[in-house]
Amino acid sequence: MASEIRSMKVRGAGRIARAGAAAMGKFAENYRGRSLEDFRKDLGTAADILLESRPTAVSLRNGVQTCVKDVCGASSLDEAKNSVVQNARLFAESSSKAAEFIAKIGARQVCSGDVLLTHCNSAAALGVIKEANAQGKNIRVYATESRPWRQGLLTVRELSEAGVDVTLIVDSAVRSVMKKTDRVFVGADTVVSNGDLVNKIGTSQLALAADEAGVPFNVCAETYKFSPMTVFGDTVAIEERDCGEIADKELLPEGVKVYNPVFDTTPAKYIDAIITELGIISPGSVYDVMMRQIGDGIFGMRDRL
Ligand code: RI2
Repeated sequence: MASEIRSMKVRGAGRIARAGAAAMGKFAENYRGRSLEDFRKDLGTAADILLESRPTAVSLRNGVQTCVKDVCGASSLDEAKNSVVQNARLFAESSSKAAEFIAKIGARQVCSGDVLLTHCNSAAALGVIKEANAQGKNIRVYATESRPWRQGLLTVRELSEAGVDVTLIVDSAVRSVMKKTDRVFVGADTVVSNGDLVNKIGTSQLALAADEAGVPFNVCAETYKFSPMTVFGDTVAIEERDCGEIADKELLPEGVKVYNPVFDTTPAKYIDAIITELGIISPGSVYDVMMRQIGDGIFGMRDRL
C-alpha cells in the first residue's frame, strides 16, 4: 500500500488516509507473531513505512494513528490485534460519513446559477459540487488542469459523469476566470492550528485571485485533515517530487534545474470558510477544534504528546 500511495496510484488526502487505515487493519488481521511486544514493534514499523510514503497530508498520519491508538493499553495480543481491526473499520465508516455531511453542508452555500471554481481533484470539494448540482442548482464549474499530475482531468471526468456543466482551464487562467466566478471550493491536505491551509500547489494563487476579485474562498476538509500537533510546533513538510514529473531531462539544456513542490500554504486571512463535518467554521476556530481533539484523545493525540 505504501508503494501504491508513493506512486500516486492511490491519491487524494481522504483516500490515502482510508487506504492507510485499511492496510493497518489488514496487517493486524494477518499477523502471525505470538507476542504482544513483537506486535507493537512490527506495527510501529508498518506505520512508519506508510507514513513515509507521502509526508504532507496529515490525513494519512491521523488515519494510521487512529488504528493504533489502543494498542499501548491492550493487555493481550488478541486484544491489541482486535483493537486495530476495529479502529480501522470505524475510521472507514466515520470518514465516509464526514464526506457526506460536508457535501450536504457545503451545497447550502451554493446559490442557483452559481459559477464555481475548483482546483486539483478533491473528493470533499467535488462532493459539495455534485450535491449542489443534484439539488438542481443549475451550476457551472471551472476546473484547473493542476499540473504536473493533471488531476483536473479526473475532476472534469467525474463532474461530467455527474451531469455537471464543467470547463477545463490551464492553471494560469485562474485569475482570468475569477472575474466570472461566484465561489471557490477546494480540498485540504492539511489544516494548520492557525487556520492556514496546505493543499495542492497553486491553491494559494487561487486564494489571492479570489481575494482580489472579492470571491468567497471555501475549504472543504474533514477534521481528520486538521493537524493538532501543529499547536505544539510541528511544521508541515512540503513534499517535493521527481523533476521528471515536470519535464523530460533530455528536453532541458544542461545545467537547468527543476523544482517540483507539490503543495503550498494558503494563509488563513485568504480563507472565508472551512466546511467540516462538524459544520462551517472560520480559520480562527481551527485551534479550538484541535484542542478538543487533543482532549478527547482522538487520533491517539495523548500518546503523541
Ligand atoms: P480529498 C490532493 O492531493 C489534492 O491536494 C486535494 O486537494 C487533496 O488531496 C484533498 O483531497 P494529491 O493526493 O481528500 O492529489 O478531498 O497530491 O479527496
